[in-house]
Amino acid sequence: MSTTPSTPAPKTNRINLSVLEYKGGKTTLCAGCGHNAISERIIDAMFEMGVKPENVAKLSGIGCSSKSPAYFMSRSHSFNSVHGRMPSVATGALLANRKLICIGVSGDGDTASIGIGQFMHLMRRNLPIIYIIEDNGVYGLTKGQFSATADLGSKLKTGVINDLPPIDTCALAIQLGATLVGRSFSGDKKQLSAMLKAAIAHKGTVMLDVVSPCVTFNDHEGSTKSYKYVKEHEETLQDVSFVPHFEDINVEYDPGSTIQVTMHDGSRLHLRKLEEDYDPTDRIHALTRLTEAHDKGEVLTGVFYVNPKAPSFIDLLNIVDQPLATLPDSVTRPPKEVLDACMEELR
Ligand SMILES: Cc1ncc(C[n+]2csc(CCOP(=O)(O)OP(=O)(O)O)c2C)c(N)n1
Ligand code: SF4
Ligand SMILES: [Mg+2]
Repeated sequence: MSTTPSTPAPKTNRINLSVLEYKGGKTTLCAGCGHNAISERIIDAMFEMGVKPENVAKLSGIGCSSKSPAYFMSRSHSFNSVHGRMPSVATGALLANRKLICIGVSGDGDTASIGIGQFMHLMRRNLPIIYIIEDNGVYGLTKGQFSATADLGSKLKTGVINDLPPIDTCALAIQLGATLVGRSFSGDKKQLSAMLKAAIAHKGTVMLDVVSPCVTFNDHEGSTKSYKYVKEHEETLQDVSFVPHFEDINVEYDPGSTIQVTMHDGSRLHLRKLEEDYDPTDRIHALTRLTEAHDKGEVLTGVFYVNPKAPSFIDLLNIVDQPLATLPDSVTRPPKEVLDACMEELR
């Protein structure tokens, strides 16, 4: 008698969910678009960190990149805002519910062109948010015009040359006050996964600029955001690895060659130095190194700056532990006498 072999149960994480429960809708982006690979890494990182999908808020602006939250974590909260205006929506959502893990997905156009004002104010507050720029150097959704991260001298498919210098969003984020800042590449599975897991553990503004080639409009010869260019010009600062607080793994490391950063929740970020003297806790050094990379035409990747000790915006505002959105009226509504006293003062 033959027996049908049973399908093995899918692997589950520390909250008993399988990776399938972190998936989103089927992507409508072009096949091979870097943005799809980033969604995959977010799914894996959230699954491996055992984050409850219902505790996550996904926010975005407008663009192919900003469509991405539809393609991961369907069970999470989601809000697709106006072009370049995701930071203010995210700030409101987090102030209303401080328990949310907020992940903002933006594009280089959404962030560095129309959204630059909101981006700058977000970076200076150290709001606990994971802000990802899916950076392809063009406005993919509107057919490939240069964005403000496109390099000077890079060429469009039509032959048009970019004659303006780029904005380095990482340098800007560090200068303004973000507390975990790095650059990765959508094609670098290992580095991006470790950086995303560290981002989930961090309590403050994380700004990750992920170079994510647009295969339809910016993957040709002459582009500096193509798969080929990034592979040929990538310089990596460190081998990034991450040990979550719930895994009791002791990693042997030589302090001379590896920097260990202990995160807020006890997780550990290990940065094995590939550049002898790079110190990611030194802001000035980070800014200098980014300027050098720019001048040399390098695509520098890694963790540029990290400070797990700075107070977040939530700490600074001294907000009560219970999310404001769930406080009863009896606590949030001032009594009649208080309102009467206010009115009296205005007479
Ligand atoms: C107020 C406003 N201005 C312009 C547009 C047109 N628009 C839509 S997406 C976009 C740029 C998207 O570029 P990016 O953020 O880099 O995303 P990508 O598509 O490259 O991932 C523009 C200019 C718009 N939707 N709203
Ligand atoms: S147009 Fe470019 S950015 Fe948009 S989905 Fe296609 S490859 Fe991705
Ligand atoms: Mg873009």
